Amino acid sequence: MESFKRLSLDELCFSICESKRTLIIFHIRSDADAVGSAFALRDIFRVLGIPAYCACADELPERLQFLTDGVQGSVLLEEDMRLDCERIISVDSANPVQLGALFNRLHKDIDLMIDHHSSGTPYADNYIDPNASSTGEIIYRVANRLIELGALDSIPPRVISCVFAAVSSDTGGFRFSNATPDTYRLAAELIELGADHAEISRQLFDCKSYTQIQVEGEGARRLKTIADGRVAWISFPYSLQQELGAQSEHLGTLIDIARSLEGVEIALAIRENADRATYRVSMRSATDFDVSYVCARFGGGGHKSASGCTVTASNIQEAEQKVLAEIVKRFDK
Ligand SMILES: [Mn+2]
Repeated sequence: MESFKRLSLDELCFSICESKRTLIIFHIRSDADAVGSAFALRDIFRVLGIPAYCACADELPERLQFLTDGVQGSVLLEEDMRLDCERIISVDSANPVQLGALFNRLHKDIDLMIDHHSSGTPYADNYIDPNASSTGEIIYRVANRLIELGALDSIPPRVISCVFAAVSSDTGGFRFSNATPDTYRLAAELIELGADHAEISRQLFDCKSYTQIQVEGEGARRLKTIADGRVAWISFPYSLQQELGAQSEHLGTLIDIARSLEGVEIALAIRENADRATYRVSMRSATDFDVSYVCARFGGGGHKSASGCTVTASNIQEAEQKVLAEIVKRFDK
């Protein structure tokens, strides 16, 4: 088994300061923490005078493009680009599989991973802090340490807004249990530095496409419960997704509908993939129940209260049964 080095904050900062053309990569099904962290780090490199480019195996969802405006149009990696970089850093990506097609193209060359997930499979030297609310929080820590070390004069404006979006997104708008007093202090600091919190929050939480609202309506109709309403789930067939003209980015809030049902302790969203053989499962826990353990049984992972995995099944009912059985098995009755 290959072993990777765990870096201290200073080692991470010194490594970042090395003048090497850098590729910053992040996970598919990108969220605002992945995109915000990547583009915040890109901007730190810009100020340090180091060329950097952000890449993902998927194009960005439309609703997150406000984070990248004017910096980089696409995040897809051109064929020849890999030859052009001297260092590859991944952000917010705990497992190789989350990097999608990029991992196979690049994995031997990934130099560093920066992340905050507790259950993951390190695939490079790393700085991982499971106590951080988000990878964005770590990037902000890096920026502040670089100021102390004299490498940066101040926090660049784009870093301020990208980090705010990253932290806000991963804490559900500062409402999840990973939003600690430190997270709120961090938010206050970012607002003092000029983060447009109202606009970022509107973009992240209050702005939905027509398609997404249609998906949520259909999702709400498909909500089911077991175990006296303590477990709730929504399963979403691919045929329905096609009928609504929805992309996978429109299905991300289904889990929130299941989670918001009164009395629910464990919520799931099960989406049938286009191959109709694999099912993308998101899980949330409102109690001590560790959903990352259940997801790990299917090769996935994440956090104790928010995790995901992909399940293979011959139809959506079988996928539901497989996952629900794993939950019920360790449910204290
Ligand atoms: Mn994250």
